[in-house]
Amino acid sequence: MSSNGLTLNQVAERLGVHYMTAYRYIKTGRLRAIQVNGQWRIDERDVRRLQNRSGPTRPRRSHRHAPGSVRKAYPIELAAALVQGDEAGAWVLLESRLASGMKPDAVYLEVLAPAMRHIGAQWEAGVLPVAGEHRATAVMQRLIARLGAQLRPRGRRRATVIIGAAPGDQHSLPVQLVADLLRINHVDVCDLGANCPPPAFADAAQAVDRLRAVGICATVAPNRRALRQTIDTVRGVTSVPVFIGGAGVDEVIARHVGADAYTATAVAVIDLVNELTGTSRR
Ligand code: B12
Repeated sequence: MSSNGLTLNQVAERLGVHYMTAYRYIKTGRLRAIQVNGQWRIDERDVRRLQNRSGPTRPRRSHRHAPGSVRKAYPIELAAALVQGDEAGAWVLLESRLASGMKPDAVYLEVLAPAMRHIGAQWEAGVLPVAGEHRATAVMQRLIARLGAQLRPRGRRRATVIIGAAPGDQHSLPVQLVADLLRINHVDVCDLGANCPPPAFADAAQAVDRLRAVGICATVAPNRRALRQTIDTVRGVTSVPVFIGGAGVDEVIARHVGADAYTATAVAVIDLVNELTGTSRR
């Protein structure tokens, strides 16, 4: 490649994208580039090749306008990379979603979470052995750690929320996903992970600053006595609302065990926390 190739801004202009998007193309390997005196230089032929691959240059647009069938394919593609243990491939997929303008919370809600649900459905249908599910989980945990660290916003946090999986529940991933979504929304999160014993919720409630709520996530049918005990133990040390959600519980169970609120989805968690902190959704 000649050292007088195109600059990042020139490439962005040719492709009709933001220069940050062009930068992501380089970082994700879609576009070759070299650095000359700290400036990116890109061969014009590579830009043309990228243009030909993606069709004619279109005006800048958000992923929301991508056809539905294309959007539905993202989680399935990611799921395939996860069960193969292909962390690098999975990461490129996520980076390309962000590069195309997909918002970080949409990456969690429309790509990561459905990919895990797809894997669960395959396991339930007997198509995927349990080893595949475990392998996928291990890769997903590494992806979330990487993505979460990149997307953490700067500035003051509005409040702290404690979340953890119900006693006996091994599903830490749904908690991690919601933890990142809250962090993106400028909330500090104390993530207590999987199978959290009741006293640990209470210990954490006493240890953190500006606590605004405690959330318990039950992905499989919970032990109701343990849930009630968790809520009672938390109430012994703080008066903040205790909410329960996740695929293993419903509103009736939440009421039965004495929770202050029930959340059916991750978005409902964000809305509840926003309501408690007097903020509208970002
Ligand atoms: C990965 C996985 C596992 C991993 C967990 C690893 C980990 N570290 O998390 C392992 C292998 C350990 C596992 C074990 C089991 N699993 Co499992 N698992 C899954 C799988 C594939 C993905 C879970 C996930 O990450 N989902 C993604 C999240 C985003 O989905 P979500 O549940 O919709 O989460 C949202 C809500 O919970 C919501 N939310 C709403 N309110 C609130 C409130 C709070 C506070 C929070 C934090 C979140 C929240 O926010 C989340 C984020 O969007 C699911 C499939 C699925 N449909 O989810 C099965 C699934 C949950 N497992 C299932 C089962 C049956 C089991 C086992 C019983 C299997 C077995 N026989 O051993 C055990 C249970 C062990 C136990 N005691 O907990 C079933 C549950 C069926 C049911 N409803 O009872 C599922 C649905 C698979 C299926 N299709 O049958 N599992």
